[in-house]
Amino acid sequence: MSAERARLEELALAAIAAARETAELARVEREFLGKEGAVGKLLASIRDVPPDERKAFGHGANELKRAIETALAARRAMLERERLAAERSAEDFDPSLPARALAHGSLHPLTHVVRRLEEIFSSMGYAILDGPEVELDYYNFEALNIPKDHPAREMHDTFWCDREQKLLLRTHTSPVQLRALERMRPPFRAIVPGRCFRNETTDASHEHTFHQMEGLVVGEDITVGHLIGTMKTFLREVFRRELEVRLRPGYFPFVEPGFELDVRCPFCERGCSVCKRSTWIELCPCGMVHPKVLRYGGVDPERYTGFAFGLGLSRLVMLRYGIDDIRLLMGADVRFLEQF
Ligand code: FA5
Repeated sequence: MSAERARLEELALAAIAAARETAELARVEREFLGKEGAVGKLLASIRDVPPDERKAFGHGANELKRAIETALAARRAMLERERLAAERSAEDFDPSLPARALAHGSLHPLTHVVRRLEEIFSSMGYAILDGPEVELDYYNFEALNIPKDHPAREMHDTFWCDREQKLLLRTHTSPVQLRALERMRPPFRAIVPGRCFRNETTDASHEHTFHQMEGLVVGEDITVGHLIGTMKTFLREVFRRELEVRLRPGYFPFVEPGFELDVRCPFCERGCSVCKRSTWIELCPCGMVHPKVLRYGGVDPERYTGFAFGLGLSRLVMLRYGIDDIRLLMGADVRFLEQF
């Protein structure tokens, strides 16, 4: 074996040293290291070696392979250096020519807004959570106090993955409320930015795939006042000025009382197309976490209270950047995305 190994090594190194181009090196590599190459055949012949010599044989063959690989890499680097040196010394080489522009991507507007929101809420002590997009009926509906046949299920046209297994694409980020309650001990604060899916007809303000950001705060003596204060703070940070907010009653089975939070239109004073001439924009359903939900999550509603909100993230992005059609967000049109 050692004689054969030495012979092959000598042959390979000579061929490598003689190669003048990378294509030639590739040919040498195939000839020695390819499946049908000399080293490959040597390795395959291990079958015919007596068992007590196999270890040394394999070791020797692998060393040979490594030696050839090292010589190939060194020769390749040398050929590349020679090529560059030749290019630079050519008469028409002009080092003052501008470099070729590198095409680089940009962040999606949603990513910009999510990052900003994560900064704002982290600075207020919120944890940032994630949850599964393929969710169980239990978390998406049942434990959120939306039992089967409850009319509120109609608000969520659901994409079912497997009806028998009760698996679906989550219709909102609220299931993570339950997952957080199960895992975190109060007091805690958390936000959950994420994708949601609804089987509905799309238009300029509705998509089948869109983003929400859930917020959940649980502790002793948490009140609606905390909810309003939090909303005002985050809106001030996003729009960089104080914006008036108002609460209207809203119904969601997992909060009691439930509200719709509207924000004074940041674009006009007397009404515009964004606020549909009303000067108010509906932004964020919210409310005090229903005691049943706390109980489902293993938290004592006699001791703890909490608030939750479900910000329409896609709509906030549209407001922030003046985008008038939600379908642009998931449309993957590079001309649109390049603007951010
Ligand atoms: C919910 O999804 C509740 N989970 C929100 C909630 C959380 C209430 C916590 C109380 C406490 P709703 O179905 O209204 O609620 O959706 C919330 C927001 O998601 C809407 O205000 C809207 O901005 C956005 N949204 C809903 N459906 C779509 C859609 N098809 N396309 C784009 N955005 C949507």
